[in-house]
Amino acid sequence: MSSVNPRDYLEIDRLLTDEERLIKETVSRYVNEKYLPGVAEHFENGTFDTAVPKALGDLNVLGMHLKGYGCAGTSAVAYGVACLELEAGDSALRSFCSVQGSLAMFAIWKWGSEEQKQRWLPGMAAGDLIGCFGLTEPDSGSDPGSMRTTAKKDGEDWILNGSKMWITSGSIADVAVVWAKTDDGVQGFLVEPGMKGFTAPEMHHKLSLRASVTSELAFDDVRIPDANRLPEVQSLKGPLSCLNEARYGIVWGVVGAARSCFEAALDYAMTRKQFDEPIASFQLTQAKLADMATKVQQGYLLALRLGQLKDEGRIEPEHISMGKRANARMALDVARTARGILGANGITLEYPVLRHANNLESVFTYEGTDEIHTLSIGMALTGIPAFR
Ligand code: TGC
Ligand code: FAD
Repeated sequence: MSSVNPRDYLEIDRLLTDEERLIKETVSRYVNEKYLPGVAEHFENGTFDTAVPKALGDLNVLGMHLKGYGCAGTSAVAYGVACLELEAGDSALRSFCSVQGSLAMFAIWKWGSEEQKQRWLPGMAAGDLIGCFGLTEPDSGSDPGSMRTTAKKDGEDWILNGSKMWITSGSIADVAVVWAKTDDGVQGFLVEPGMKGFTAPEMHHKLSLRASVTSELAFDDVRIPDANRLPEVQSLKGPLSCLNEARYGIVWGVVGAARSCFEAALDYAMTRKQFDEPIASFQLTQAKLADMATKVQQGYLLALRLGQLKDEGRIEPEHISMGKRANARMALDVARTARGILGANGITLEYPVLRHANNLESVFTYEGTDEIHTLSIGMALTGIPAFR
């Protein structure tokens, strides 16, 4: 019997620091003991586990890579391994963490005033306050520069009109970071529930990310005080800088989803018998398992390399594009292969694989579609932008 560990084939975990390994184990324990027992029911019912915000706050993973204001200030690799273990549970869990920490909190941390940071960040880090991030609109997805939501100055206030769509955590958020066109460029506004003219209805009938809240945000002459405008940015650079952070988390997260699928397939193949033999004994099955194990390890190494670049302060958006594109593709591919190995059982919620596969369809699309990241890499290689 080989001494190789099928679940850490290349011993990549040994490349982590003691602190990173501890964070990874702690998050994994929470996922296995507290989150996974209820996830199938939440997925089936299309509900979000409301214990998640506080639980993740207690684990110190919300905005964990940010410094100050109650945030843990860990390495980028530590944030990555947390995302990996969260998404081994469900993409909805990692999505909540990404949107809270990398999109909503990062926007305030990077582009907000000192008062805004003091008001929102400690409560968001603790999971007592929930944030969402509104960039996408019904007619403006991959091309956020075409957004129609506007904010017009009216005395000391701003009047917000328009709508956002597909907004994770929108209906449960205490603060929505909303990006709008102004006469001075794209700016961010902190919109709060109860502001007159603001509604956030939940979107239903999704076949993916069912354990996550996804919402519309509608603004009908919403009056926003200037104190709720993020003062430090007037450009699309504002939201795009936040996307870099969240996309980085996805590079890691999807490795967790893929690993979960691979492990489910391996366990199943060892025990399921057909033609009097475990299906793991057939060469065709072993080829699939070998491919899956290799792909998961490659994805992990890619994520770790990006983490090293980020911790060195050398990461560029084009690096992250390569990771997001390759690892989202990898995870979908592994999930689909695992689904096949499980046969008919693979389509049930008793096993995690189709739940992951369905979620990964969203992950393939959000935070920059596969095509947008392909073009980003193409531009880095050739110097020629081909988006238009
Ligand atoms: P472009 O003209 O190139 O740039 C406009 C301004 O932005 C700056 N910039 C960036 N800054 C920081 N990071 C980046 N990655 C940046 N890319 C561009 C640029 O320097 C410029 O700044 P300035 O100061 O000169 O004004 O912009 P473009 O309109 O040509 O668009 C480029 C493109 C296509 C790459 C961009 O629009 C894009 O990334 N599109 C994809 C949109 C997207 O990813 N949306 C995601 C929405 S959020 C989400 O999906 C959350 S799901 C979360 C979950 O549940 O987990
Ligand atoms: P489109 O941009 O219309 O793209 C449709 C197709 O055309 C895609 O295949 C795309 O790659 C392709 N395409 C577009 N432009 C080009 C081009 N130049 N060249 C080649 N092909 C191109 N957004 C938020 O702001 N906040 C959130 O919290 C959020 N959460 C989400 C949660 C879920 C579950 C989902 C599914 C989405 C979420 N989104 C969120 C929205 C997400 O970011 C968008 O769906 C994504 O950016 C793509 O936009 P779109 O769906 O409008 O597709």
